Amino acid sequence: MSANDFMAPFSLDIDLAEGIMRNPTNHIVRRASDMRGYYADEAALDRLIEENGDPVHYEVFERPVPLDQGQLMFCISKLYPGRVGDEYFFTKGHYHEVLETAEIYLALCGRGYMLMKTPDDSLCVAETMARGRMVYVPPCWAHRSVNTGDDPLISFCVYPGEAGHNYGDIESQGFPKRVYFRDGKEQIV
Ligand code: PAN
Ligand code: ZN
Repeated sequence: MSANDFMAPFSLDIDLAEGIMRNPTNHIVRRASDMRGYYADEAALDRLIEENGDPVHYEVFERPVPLDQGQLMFCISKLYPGRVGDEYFFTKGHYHEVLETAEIYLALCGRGYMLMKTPDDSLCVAETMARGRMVYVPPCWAHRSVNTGDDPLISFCVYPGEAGHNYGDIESQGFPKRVYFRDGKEQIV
């Protein structure tokens, strides 16, 4: 190997208090209208879009690396607080395209849940997320963040470079559980 074959090391700054990645290369913005078909109460989503000017639902900040085995992709995920009807805001959720790849989420700000399920729906688990809490998403589990707090739920995520994303299965099947604010408290139903 010559010096030209080595990828150059790099570094970047993450504001741990604010949960912000400085100078991201990619900035993915998902608005309420991108979430059509995901929430239980579609009419409530339409009202939210109409009355609030299609607000930003969540953002992802990335400094991508080559999508190769051996690399580690990482990002900051920022999910805003709110509800669609009585259902707490969540991310679309996905499997990894290479199903047998895991992911680590470290919560930096806010609180909520990481909702995870297996492809056959035999298992569906909600791990709590709060500042300083880490969730390990094992290989093969679909995952979705849910914000039950009053502030953005911000996480630092790391996963294998080759993982990729499969959104279609969750878009069509959803998760067996949803997180609501009902009778004055959080309920996972
Ligand atoms: C995260 C997610 C991020 C946004 O980086 O991509 O939280 O959620 P959706 O991808 O479900 O819209 C991750 O799990 N990457 O693999
Ligand atoms: Zn993932």
